[in-house]
Amino acid sequence: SGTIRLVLGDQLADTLSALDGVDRRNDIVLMAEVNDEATYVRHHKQKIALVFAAMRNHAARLTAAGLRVRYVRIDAPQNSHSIAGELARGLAETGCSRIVMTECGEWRLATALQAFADSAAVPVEIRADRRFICSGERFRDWAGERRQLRMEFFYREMRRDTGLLMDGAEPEGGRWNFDAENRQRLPRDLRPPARARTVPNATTVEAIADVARLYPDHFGDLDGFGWPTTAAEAEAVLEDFLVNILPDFGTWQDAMARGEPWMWHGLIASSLNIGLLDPLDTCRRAEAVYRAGRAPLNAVEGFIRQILGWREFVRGVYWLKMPGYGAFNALDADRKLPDFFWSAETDMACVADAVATTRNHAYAHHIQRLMVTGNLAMLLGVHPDAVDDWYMTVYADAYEWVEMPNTRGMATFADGGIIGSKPYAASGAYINRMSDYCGNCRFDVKAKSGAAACPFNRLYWGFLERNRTVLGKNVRLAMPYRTLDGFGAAKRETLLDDAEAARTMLGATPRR
Ligand code: FAD
Ligand code: DLZ
Ligand code: SF4
Repeated sequence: SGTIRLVLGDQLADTLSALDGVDRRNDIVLMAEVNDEATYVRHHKQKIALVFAAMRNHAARLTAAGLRVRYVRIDAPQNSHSIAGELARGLAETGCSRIVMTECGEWRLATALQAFADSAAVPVEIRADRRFICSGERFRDWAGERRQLRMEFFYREMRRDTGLLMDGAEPEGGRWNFDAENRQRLPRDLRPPARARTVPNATTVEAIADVARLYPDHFGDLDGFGWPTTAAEAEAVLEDFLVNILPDFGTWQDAMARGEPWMWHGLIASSLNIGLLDPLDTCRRAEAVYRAGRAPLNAVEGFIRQILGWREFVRGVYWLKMPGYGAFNALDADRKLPDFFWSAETDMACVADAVATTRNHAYAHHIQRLMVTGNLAMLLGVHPDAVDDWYMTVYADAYEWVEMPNTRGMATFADGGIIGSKPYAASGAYINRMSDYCGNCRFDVKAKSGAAACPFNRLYWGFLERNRTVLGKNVRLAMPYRTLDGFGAAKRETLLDDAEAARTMLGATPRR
């Protein structure tokens, strides 16, 4: 008798290890739409529609390739609504005598499936996920020798391992990193190029209707859904990016502009994370654009670093540190997440734009996630569980292995410095330099304190003062702490009070 080959909603690649050696006659590929996965956070409606549509398209593709697929739709009458439940039902109803799966991306489900495997009456084989460039073992070896984990050093190893942008043993162009040439502010008269979004195919249209019917209370709008739900559609998005956008990716990587959700970003994370695009192939394609002289090194190196460096690094850290990682709260943050993170109803122009984009598109670009919403959540001292819940809920590309290290690590320093060496805390001056938001804001970015001042300014010094025990000895924060010391005790007290008033005004009150 045959084997059940489990394919999860974020494992939609033809090359998935769970399908290695599949017996077309006897094996059954199991794919299941279940409420446990669709509701473990109240995912953005576009995320659920994307996953359901992509699963259905992938199942059709596997069937066309001659595989037998057992596909359980969300509204199937016997649906048990959990992956383990569907595995059990699949075993009982097919008579298969073995299960093969690829390790899954989130601790939550990995634990549940391990428990299922431990008590199953049939052998369950869990295979490594080859879609990642760095295996878990490779990452543990690298991490094991080090006191501190730093992306930059990991990234160099990955460049050497893969040969990407290498010139023999040396990095192409003589340097590993060209950020000194990147990250410029956007001139007032320059707008980002128009982006062709994906027109929903028939399957996507149907999935959108299912989500509208079944999950009306979830966050976000479905109108304007524009995510690829097949490998071919994802390929078209990538190709457009490589040809038309990549040459300027580095230069404007950190810029923000009002009403411009996409800037010069790739819009590929939702496809990479569910298997419609392959990360190593994506990096090689970008390198080829550089080798053909069609994009400069600063842009291509910067782009490859995000995938080969950051994406692989955060995944490595997640599996190295879970489950403890999910409990870190190094700054004892204890506040509620203000309601405007959901409603976008705030006079802070930068935040209103980031949240509106998030609601409309299940997307915000990296600098909005890091320096607007993430920075604000950190300065307010929002509890990391509430911050994680928000980021997991609102983005089409959200999976805990990548979301959590970015949120608890990069954006809010809740991990105490595992991902980054210092918090990315910034006042309004940073946002003003990198965007056109402040000229259109009710708050005054030049004012330091009081009700009319930019809340980022009011919160910034209070944040440093409040967290002096944890952050005061951080050499990378020596400058701001020197400035703070220079203010004298009375002014420091006033700054703390004003920050507290700003937290109250914004609704970041204590959780209990
Ligand atoms: P681009 O800017 O075009 O970058 C290209 C690719 O590089 C991305 O598609 C992504 O695969 C990778 N990448 C870039 N930065 C990172 C990073 N910091 N970590 C890992 N991969 C990266 N990314 C997710 O995929 N899922 C998440 O849930 C997620 N949550 C985030 C939460 C916070 C607080 C922050 C600061 C970042 C988060 N990111 C997350 C990383 C990054 O913001 C998104 O990958 C990116 O915005 C996706 O858009 P893009 O494809 O246009 O990216
Ligand atoms: C995100 C998601 C959603 C919304 N729905 C499903 C589903 O119905 N069935 C499924 O197999 N996978 C789904 N997924 C993706 C899973 O949540 C993902 O595989 C795990 O979180 C592990 O990364
Ligand atoms: Fe954002 Fe402050 Fe600028 Fe307003 S003034 S847009 S709140 S940084």
